[in-house]
Amino acid sequence: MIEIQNKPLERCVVVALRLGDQTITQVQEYLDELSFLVETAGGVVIKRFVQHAAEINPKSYIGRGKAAEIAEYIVANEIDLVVFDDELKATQQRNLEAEFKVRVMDRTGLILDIFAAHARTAHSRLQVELAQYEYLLPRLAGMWTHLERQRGGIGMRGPGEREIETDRRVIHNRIAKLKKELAEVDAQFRVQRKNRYNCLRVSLVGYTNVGKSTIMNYLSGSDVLAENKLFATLDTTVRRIAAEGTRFLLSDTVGFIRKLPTQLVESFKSTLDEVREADLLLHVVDVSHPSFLEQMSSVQNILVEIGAGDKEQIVIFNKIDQYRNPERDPYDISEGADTQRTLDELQQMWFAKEDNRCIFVSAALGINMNALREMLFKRCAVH
Ligand SMILES: Nc1nc2c(ncn2[C@@H]2O[C@H](COP(=O)(O)OP(=O)(O)OP(=O)(O)O)[C@@H](O)[C@H]2O)c(=O)[nH]1
Ligand SMILES: [Mg+2]
Repeated sequence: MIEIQNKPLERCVVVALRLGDQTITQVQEYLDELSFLVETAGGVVIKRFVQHAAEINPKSYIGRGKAAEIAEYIVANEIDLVVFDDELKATQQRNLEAEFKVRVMDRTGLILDIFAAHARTAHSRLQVELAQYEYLLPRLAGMWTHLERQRGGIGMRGPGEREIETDRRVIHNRIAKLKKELAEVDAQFRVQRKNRYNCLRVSLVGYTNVGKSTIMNYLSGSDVLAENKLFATLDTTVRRIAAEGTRFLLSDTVGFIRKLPTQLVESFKSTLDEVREADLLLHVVDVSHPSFLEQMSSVQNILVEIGAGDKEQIVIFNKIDQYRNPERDPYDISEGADTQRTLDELQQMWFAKEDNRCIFVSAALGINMNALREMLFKRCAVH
């Protein structure tokens, strides 16, 4: 059995529907991301299932034939957990668990579980717990009643590895209490932020794992945790930067993801206040990621959702050291043969598009980071 720190990894399969005109590549990229989420949560993906369908089955999400095929695979391969790349309705989840006889989770449940495992401060723990219970409440009926509950498994963890409560009445009380406690913490933070009103405020924002904390550390000399994990950062860190005629506050905060659960956006409102109140956003992008354009638009959508869509932005294209230039066949004139650009072409295109309000760097290797610092200092210069 595969183990990490003596803890056996849960054996998972991931499942996605390919709907309408979605391409196979697109669905595979979604499943790459879902697999990374599973790994971050302490699981290992043994197999992927994709079904091409015209529509979602209201009872079981996927078609009956596919469900039977997966059920057979689960028994033959000792699978512990099935994760779907979309939000499941309570009935769909229940029906699937009845058929598979193992736990079934959706993308939202998985993201919440990772947030629970990574929450370190009292503030983020409160926010995560609230989001988990808001998610759980409509799904409680019949949940896990036919399954032996697995203690501490993926999807069963609250903040601080505590097991989550599943009694409806207790949850209602807990939600009310959490909301009250959060309101108190928010009031404290509001007072703290008031002291910052006369200072220029700059916020690092972006998709998860793109290098926000690495850039924060580089620019401010602090040591925010930066690792190859999704959602390593859950709290907002603010650092004062003063040098060479410049003075501003720089903040690093929680990363975003495609289909970020609404419960999380809602309960992380106060963590995201720093972004909402910022004068300038540094939108960090992992340009080496095949879906970086889609990630940029996910980030933009969430910024709009939290009321920060119109703010001034500088785009930082990070991880250029990892960018793979396409190997082009000069004689290939077929359609799509040159859709992937070289780093040079990409830079030219974005400089023109963003009117030079973007920069290409490698935070890890320190490439172009002095230029970033200069650009930022110039923008934030005290007049
Ligand atoms: N190759 C390469 N890796 C980088 C670069 N910048 C950051 N990384 C790595 O990318 C991973 C994520 O970096 P973080 O700084 O934690 O990213 P983040 O955006 O703060 O991520 P979350 O807080 O989890 O949302 C780490 O393993 C970094 O070492 C870069 O320029 N090149
Ligand atoms: Mg981070």
